This record gives sequence, C-alpha cells and structure tokens, in this order.
Amino acid sequence: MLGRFISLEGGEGVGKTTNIGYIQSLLAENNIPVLLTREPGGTPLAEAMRQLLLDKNQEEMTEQAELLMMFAARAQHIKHVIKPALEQGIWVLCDRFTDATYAYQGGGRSMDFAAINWLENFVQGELRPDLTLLLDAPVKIGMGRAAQRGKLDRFEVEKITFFEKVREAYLALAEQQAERIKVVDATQNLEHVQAEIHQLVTQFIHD
Ligand code: Z5A
Repeated sequence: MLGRFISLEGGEGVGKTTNIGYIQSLLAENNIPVLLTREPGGTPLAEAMRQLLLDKNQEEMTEQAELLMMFAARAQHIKHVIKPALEQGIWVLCDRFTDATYAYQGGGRSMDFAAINWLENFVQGELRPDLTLLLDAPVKIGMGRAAQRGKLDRFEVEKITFFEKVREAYLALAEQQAERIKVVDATQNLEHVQAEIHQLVTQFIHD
C-alpha cells in the first residue's frame, strides 16, 4: 500500500467529527492527498446499512445481525473505497473502524472478542489502520456534548453502563496496541485537543 490509513475513535460526543477536518487540513498542509470517510458507511450500500443500524424504529435487531452488518458494510467500504485509495497513494482518514466493533459490540454488548477477531481477519485480510487516534473522555462529558444535538439514534439511547463498557474496551485496546493507538485527552478545550493531535499526526507523518 502506498497511502497510509488513519482512523479516529472514541465514545459518543468526544469530538471525532469536530477534529477530522482539522486532521485533514494538517495532512493537506504537508501536501498529502487524503480521503475522508466514515464507518459504518462510505459507499452507497454501506451508507444504506448505516441507516438500518442507526434506526431505532424497527424490529429489534439481534446482536449477531448488528455485528455482521458492521462487517458487511466494512467489506464494501474496504473493497470500493479504502483499498483503491491506498493503492493510489491517497491517505485514508476514517471516522471509526474495527476498533469501534471491539469497543461497542465486544465491550458494550459483551460479544465474543474471538468471533470479532475471526471476522476482522476474514473481511480485512491484513488491512489495519497505521495510526489510530482515540479521543477519550469520561462518558458523562461525551454524552453531555452529544445531547445538545437533539434526536438520538439506536446507539445513543443506550444506558450509561453500556458506554462505560465501550470506554473500558477502547482503553484496553489502546493499552494492548500502544504502538498504533494513541490516546488523546478529549476533556481539554478544543485548542488543547488539537495541539495534542497536531503533535501526534506530525510525528506520524515524519516517521
Ligand atoms: N458503531 C458500532 O457500534 N460498531 C462499529 O463497528 C462502528 C460504529 C464502526 C455511529 O457512529 C454509531 O455506530 C456509533 C457507534 C456505532 N454510535 N454511537 N454512539 P458515529 O461516529 O457516526 O456517531 P457518534 O459516536 O454518535 O459520533 P458523535 O456523537 O457525532 O461524536 P463525535 O463526532 O465524536 O463528536 P462531535 O460531533 O465532534 O462533538 C460533539 C459536540 O461536542 C459538538 O457540539 C462539538 O462542538 C462539541 N465539542 C467537540 N470537542 C469539544 C471540546 N474539546 N470541548 C468542548 N466541546 C467540544
């Protein structure tokens, strides 16, 4: 692969959407071509699956269906968007990727990590992000920020204990894969969050 793959992770309302444009501009300043995308989503079919995954007004979705649909959307996304970009030397900046599956389905829903790991290998082969920025904040702070947005989706209506488990799983992943996953303290004001992101991304660019 000629391009490099960066993912942005974190619980609800920690500032992924707010900061992804900032990272894009950092890369652009360094003359790096970059593609911005997100999961679940990123292709027409994967975006249609996203609608289904986030819609709370439907029959109860089983945990298995949710997990498989995350990976079905990911398979489309990898084949039609991520791999072609990386092969052309374009860097990919993705709002959530498979760490979110470990955190939400593995941590939040207590699904078997080994099953997730099997699906990860099956769908992705060797593809993994080269760098992951994990924006971390206590659940109440993230939920408070997200609440200002109004209508809640199928994940956002979950209880606080669900999001506590998601956060724990994310932090455990960061500890296990410290080389790839860099934790950013998202409780700081935006200026400080972006200063930390600036330092991590600049170091990664010059590695
Ligand atoms: N999901 C899953 O379960 N499994 C998977 O494999 C994948 C996903 C890939 C959709 O994701 C859902 O899919 C997600 C997990 C699940 N569900 N949840 N929850 P999403 O990324 O589209 O949705 P999200 O997590 O709900 O993102 P978000 O709530 O939009 O959060 P955010 O992008 O991190 O936050 P934001 O919109 O940038 O910021 C929120 C507010 O805080 C906003 O008003 C900002 O102006 C403000 N903000 C941001 N930073 C700061 C600082 N530093 N200080 C003060 N205020 C700030």
